[in-house]
Amino acid sequence: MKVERPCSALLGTVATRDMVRATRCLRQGLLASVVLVHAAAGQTVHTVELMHINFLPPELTIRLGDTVHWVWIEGIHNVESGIVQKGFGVHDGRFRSGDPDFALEFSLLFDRQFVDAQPAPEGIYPYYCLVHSFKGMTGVIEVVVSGDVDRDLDVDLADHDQFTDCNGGPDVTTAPPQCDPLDFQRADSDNDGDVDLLDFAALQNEFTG
Ligand SMILES: [Ca+2]
Ligand SMILES: [Ca+2]
Ligand SMILES: [Cu+2]
Repeated sequence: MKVERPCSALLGTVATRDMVRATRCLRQGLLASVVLVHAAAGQTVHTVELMHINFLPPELTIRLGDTVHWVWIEGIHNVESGIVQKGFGVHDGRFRSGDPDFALEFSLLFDRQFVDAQPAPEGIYPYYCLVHSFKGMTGVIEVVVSGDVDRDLDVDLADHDQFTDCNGGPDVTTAPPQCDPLDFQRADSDNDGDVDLLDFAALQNEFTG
């Protein structure tokens, strides 16, 4: 038989694994507040392969602090940030691997320093291959930060307010009336379909003020 910890035992510091229980306690009014402990998310290296006239995968969503590693599998290519207009790549100056060549590797760390120096609307970084831009060899990196509901790459009180509007609690998978469905999606940091205190833990963890 599973014995639930009394709400009072959750006062103070609560580990992420206890959050569902803590959420219930909060909702029952048996716990005024909790301090969340959230393990720092590990940094991930994402690989994009360059072959034929494709970036694989062409679309990548990463977290702030992750690295993208482009690997030349076959063909002559480069990686240049920007968009393709009328078949021509228009470089926006945010990043570039160098001149087109064979058998290269190119890594870029999308950390706070980078996104502050090279900001992109909603953290979306489009890029292309100069050689094959006219054939549609394009890719996009979307950088997201947990809790950043308005997608300006910092987590502040504006995000907190939007989060609060969207916080429906565990297992509620539709946006409350005062919450825009897109905001609801963005407030669901752990992508499990609901907006609850687990997501709030992620927001709190990234809070920059
Ligand atoms: Ca924000
Ligand atoms: Ca969630
Ligand atoms: Cu190419």
